[in-house]
Amino acid sequence: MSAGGTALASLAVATLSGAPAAGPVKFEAHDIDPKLPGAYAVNTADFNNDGRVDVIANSLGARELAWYENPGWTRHVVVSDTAQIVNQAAEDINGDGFPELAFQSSFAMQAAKSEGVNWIARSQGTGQPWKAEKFDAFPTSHHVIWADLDGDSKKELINAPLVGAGSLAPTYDQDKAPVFWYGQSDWKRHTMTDSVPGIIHRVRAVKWDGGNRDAILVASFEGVGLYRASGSGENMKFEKVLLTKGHEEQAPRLGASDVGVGTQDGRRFFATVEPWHGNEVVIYTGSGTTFTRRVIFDKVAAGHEIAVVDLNGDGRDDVVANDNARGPTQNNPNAPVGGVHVFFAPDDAAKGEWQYMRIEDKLGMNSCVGVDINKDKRNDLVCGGSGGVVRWYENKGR
Ligand SMILES: [Ca+2]
Ligand SMILES: [Ca+2]
Ligand SMILES: [Ca+2]
Ligand SMILES: [Ca+2]
Repeated sequence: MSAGGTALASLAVATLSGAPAAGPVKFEAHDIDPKLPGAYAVNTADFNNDGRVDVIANSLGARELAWYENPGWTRHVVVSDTAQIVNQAAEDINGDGFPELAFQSSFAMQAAKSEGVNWIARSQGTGQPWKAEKFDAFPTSHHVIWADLDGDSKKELINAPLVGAGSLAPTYDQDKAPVFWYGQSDWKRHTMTDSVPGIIHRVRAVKWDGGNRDAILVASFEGVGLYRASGSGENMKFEKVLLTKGHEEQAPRLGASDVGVGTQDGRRFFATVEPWHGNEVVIYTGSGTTFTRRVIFDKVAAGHEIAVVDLNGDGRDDVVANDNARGPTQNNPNAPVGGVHVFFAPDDAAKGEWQYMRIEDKLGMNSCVGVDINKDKRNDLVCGGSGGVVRWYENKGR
């Protein structure tokens, strides 16, 4: 066989088993809001229905919630005069092309100090004021997402309070916390679970079993729980499988802070940051509900969320861990500086080396989302945090 024939044969084999890992890409930072002190959560949605992804960010220190219009990043206020806005989630629930917005205010880490108000804000069209309506209040309401739990193509809203009423600083492990869901017809509170120990930090929707239903991953002191519904509407029942206990130590250094699901070469994996507000980036590979835990990095100074997204277009999802460390102060001149840590997937997620790249090393970041901001088919990153800015990192390719 000629040399050419051999090359062709090995190329065919490589294609069958998936393209080789592409490695790092370059990023260029652009500010969206150069001044949002204490930025907490960022998300994206097309708020003006013009085909460009816009950005929303909230801060516990700001009494209003606003979105930023791509590409000039004009700021549009959704609600003002509202305290302690902790999280938000956009979804076009009435199908008019403009997203509605669920958000949570009056947050505090102690139930006795947190009314935990849950709202739906409805867009009246670009340039018009939004209409915001309270639909529930439950102490420490902290994370909100949309998910289609019964697969009827109408998304439910999921509200995860941070803690139960009896969980208190510094360990937060004295009580159990619930997760609630609400249907769009009456916004009545239903309970998915009432028994998550300690702190729930993030809930994420995932098509775990294929089909139309979303399952929910709950990242908490307990680790990562997978909640799957059967039945529909008011009659839904939930079953839980604990996928991992996450980090095991003394409270509050327990479990997981966030979880994201990805695929590599067609195989599912998930990534976490552990423990709560922790230092480890962990990759779980396996099948069914049995996974092997592998810590790939343990130098996140103040971990918070994780994003799982293919940044280099090789069909292997990469992992992004934000770091909200605030940096040196007068009292603590040696405190670490936060930023953004990126891990590019290897050929073999279970055993290969995840290539590390730090794309922000001056500004603490609390939340990052992977999305294509400039429509060049490369996923970019949008982040905000204690560095006091919201910025996007343009993916410039290799
Ligand atoms: Ca837009
Ligand atoms: Ca709408
Ligand atoms: Ca990749
Ligand atoms: Ca892009």
